[in-house]
Amino acid sequence: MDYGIIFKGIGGFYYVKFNDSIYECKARGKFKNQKITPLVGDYVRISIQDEDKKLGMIEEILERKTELLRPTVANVNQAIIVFSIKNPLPNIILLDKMLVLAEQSGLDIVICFNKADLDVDFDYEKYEAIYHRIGYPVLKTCALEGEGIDALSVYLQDKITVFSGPSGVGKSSLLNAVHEGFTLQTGEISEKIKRGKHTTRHSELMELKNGGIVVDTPGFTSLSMHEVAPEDLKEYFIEFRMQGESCRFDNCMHLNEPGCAVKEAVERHDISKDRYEAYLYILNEINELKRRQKKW
Ligand SMILES: Nc1nc2c(ncn2[C@@H]2O[C@H](COP(=O)(O)OP(=O)(O)OP(=O)(O)O)[C@@H](O)[C@H]2O)c(=O)[nH]1
Ligand SMILES: [Mg+2]
Ligand SMILES: [Zn+2]
Repeated sequence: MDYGIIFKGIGGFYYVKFNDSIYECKARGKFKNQKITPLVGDYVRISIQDEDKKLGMIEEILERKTELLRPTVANVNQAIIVFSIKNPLPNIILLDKMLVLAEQSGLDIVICFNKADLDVDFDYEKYEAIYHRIGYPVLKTCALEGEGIDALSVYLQDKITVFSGPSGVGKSSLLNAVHEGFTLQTGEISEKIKRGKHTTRHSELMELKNGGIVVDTPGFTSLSMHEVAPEDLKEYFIEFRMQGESCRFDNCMHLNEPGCAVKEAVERHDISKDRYEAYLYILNEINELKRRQKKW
């Protein structure tokens, strides 16, 4: 291939993997004039400025297949959404929001519940029941003892995958378990509030032996939904899609409209009440954001 891929970007330098070497590259001024910033994950054509010192120049950026905002990574095709069963406890609304954003970006999705060793109350089955039923692969892993790591690795083959989720759930630990060569820094959980301490600070691509490329990302505690239009939200709750076709009105928002097949499915327990309530909650949040924006 004539193209390289940006593995890392620091202070205006881009580290491009090309022909099995890493070249330290700058970007041509034209990109700045066009207000284009090269992103980690971008496929780029480089000219080699100094072969011995492995210096290059980014000449061209290929069209991005996807562009994630958080983290800002191009051409990702899969998200592993990681939560821990305990320490910290899963925030299910945050999980549903992450699913919405990943669906909006058109990514393949795998949900991973880590820290299986702490699942003394058998909470995993409860989560699995909700998300597996609607079609998402759900994994139970233990980064410390290796449970579920092989299953996780299979999903990573030949894809560019981001690991995202709150701080302290074990994203970096999972990646270290998946690949012997990785020595990503991991952080203790704060004893008092059982939260992570934001150990991972930046995003960088890393290659696996099975041809997969993975991106560790910094954890977060909240997600803004400002990029999601209220009328689109229902499309990103995948189990609503098929039911929604039977609603009396084409533009049914599944709120209080007569003949709403989604609400009927909730009554029959064919759609989980928790998911439906998450939909209402997130829709309300998006509408609030819109109202506040209008005021400015
Ligand atoms: N008991 C248990 N602890 C785990 C497991 N996986 C990770 N941990 C611990 O959880 C803590 C946080 O792990 P990290 O891998 O740093 O978490 P992270 O998601 O990368 O956190 P940020 O980088 O802050 O977003 C560390 O103390 C890990 O040793 C697990 O399967 N079981
Ligand atoms: Mg980390
Ligand atoms: Zn409806």
